Amino acid sequence: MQHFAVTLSDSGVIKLQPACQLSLALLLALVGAELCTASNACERPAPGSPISEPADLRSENGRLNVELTIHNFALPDGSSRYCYLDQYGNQAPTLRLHPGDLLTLTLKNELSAIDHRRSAMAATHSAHAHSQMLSCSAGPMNATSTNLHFHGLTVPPLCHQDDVLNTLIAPGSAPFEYQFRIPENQPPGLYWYHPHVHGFTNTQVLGGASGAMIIEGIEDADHELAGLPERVLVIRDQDLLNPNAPPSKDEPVLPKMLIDRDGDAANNGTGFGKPAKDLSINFVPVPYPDYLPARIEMKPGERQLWRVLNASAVTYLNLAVLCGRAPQPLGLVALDGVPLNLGSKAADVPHWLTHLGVPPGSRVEFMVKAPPPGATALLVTRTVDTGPGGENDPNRTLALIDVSDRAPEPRARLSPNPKPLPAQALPWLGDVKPVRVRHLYFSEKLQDPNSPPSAVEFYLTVEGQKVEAFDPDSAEPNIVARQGTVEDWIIENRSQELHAFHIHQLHFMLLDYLGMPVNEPFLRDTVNVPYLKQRALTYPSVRIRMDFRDPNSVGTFVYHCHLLEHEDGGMMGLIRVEPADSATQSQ
Ligand SMILES: [Cu+2]
Repeated sequence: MQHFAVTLSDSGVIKLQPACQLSLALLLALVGAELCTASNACERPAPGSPISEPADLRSENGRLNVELTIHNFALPDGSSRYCYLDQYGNQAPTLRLHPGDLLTLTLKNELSAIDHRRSAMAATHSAHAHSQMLSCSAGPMNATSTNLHFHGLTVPPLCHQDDVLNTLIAPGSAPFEYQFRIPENQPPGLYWYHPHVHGFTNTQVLGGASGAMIIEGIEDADHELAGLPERVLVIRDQDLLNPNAPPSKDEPVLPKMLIDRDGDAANNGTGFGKPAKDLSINFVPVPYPDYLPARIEMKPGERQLWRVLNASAVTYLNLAVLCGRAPQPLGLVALDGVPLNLGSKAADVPHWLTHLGVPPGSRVEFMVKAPPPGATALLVTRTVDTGPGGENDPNRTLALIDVSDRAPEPRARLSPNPKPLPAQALPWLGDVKPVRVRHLYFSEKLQDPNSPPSAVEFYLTVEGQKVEAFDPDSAEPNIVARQGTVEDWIIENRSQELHAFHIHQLHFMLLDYLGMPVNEPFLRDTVNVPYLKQRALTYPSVRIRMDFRDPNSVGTFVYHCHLLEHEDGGMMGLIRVEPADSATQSQ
């Protein structure tokens, strides 16, 4: 991890023309497509629109009551949209709470069976075939059942809290109630909610079912943040709007089109060409091949805190802000919801970087400074090398940052009165001796080389155990750990594509990356495990320190690849954390 201090400078900023011009015909086609679907519940802005932020639902007097409904519908091209609407009609609201607050969230399932193409792929996961479903027991797991995962929160993996194994909400059933208290020790930062039904998560998240959640108090991490405007940016992926279009003629290379084993455009190693998925930013699509940028308005020179969630199903981000071609410094404050300086071996905050890699599921919160008057800047994602088996994540523009004295006042500002970050009750994770080391590995297998791409199996295996796809019918954990302990896990990648390891309920510390010690002085809940290069003599790996000390981690939950096609395909395992005082031996 690079670590260097730089200061923001106004010099060298070049006025930039918008990077892409969309042909009138294409623009009309896109606007037309939008009008055709304007009456549905999951309305989306047209490409090139100004970015508006999701509505905020803020807790009051220690409580937040939210009524969400999940909807879906099919588009004429065979893709589908999914969305959450709240009791006021807002799409994907941001839930804002303080540590200690009580969240009561009801979820009503209004999904209909629309997506036979995708559900056919996952039909083999139709498990728990009970006739009448009770939401907290095993119910029918199919394309129209849903549930919620609160990604990053350390709340118990129990029904009505953060359980995804047995909580299945059938369409048309009574609203299902989630209720839990945000832990007093939950770090301030950006978290998120999304569905997590095994076999069907990819379809629902790719369709747009996701939203941000903020635990307030990020300004306590760095008093420079006091009173700053804040902006929530949710980047999602979606099926290509123009799948048959050739790449833009402006691209410096025209790579050969390759298809990966999931049926998406495969990484071609050039940084250009057709992406596997389109991206959107707060639902404003930025479609291939011209990537007409969404628009962000800022006042000249203004500093803001950007809170960016990669809610993509399969797309990696590598964010940069460019003035001309010069990458601007981004002051990283928090990663995966946790301020970088929370631990006693604190990293400096902000941590100045010129690009930020964000795997699917991960979050980055960073300070940016608007260009001076008359200049523009671009928010881009640079290409990510996902390996020969991975998706194509090319260079592309996301948003044009326009500066104007008339830019609207930001909707939200951080508190002008920061407090010290709360002292951590437990010793820094890096200083705690692990009770054991476990070895796990990612691998893939093509069931039949002559069959369609959907026949790839994805595995996440504990060394020594049988290599098999996650079985939602099995209650037998792959790993048993004990609350109160910490463990080191070495996770290898034996496949030729990048994977993103994620575990529910807890954060971990990255100790080694590709065999080299990094000992990051901060925490993550998602980490990349690099792909296997053909002539490598050893498998690439990461070593992470898993924190089972919080009593809220007791219970049974999952760890998995956060590329949701992989997770749905079986790249997931089951862990049971026993209470500290239980007699059971961990295994
Ligand atoms: Cu993966």
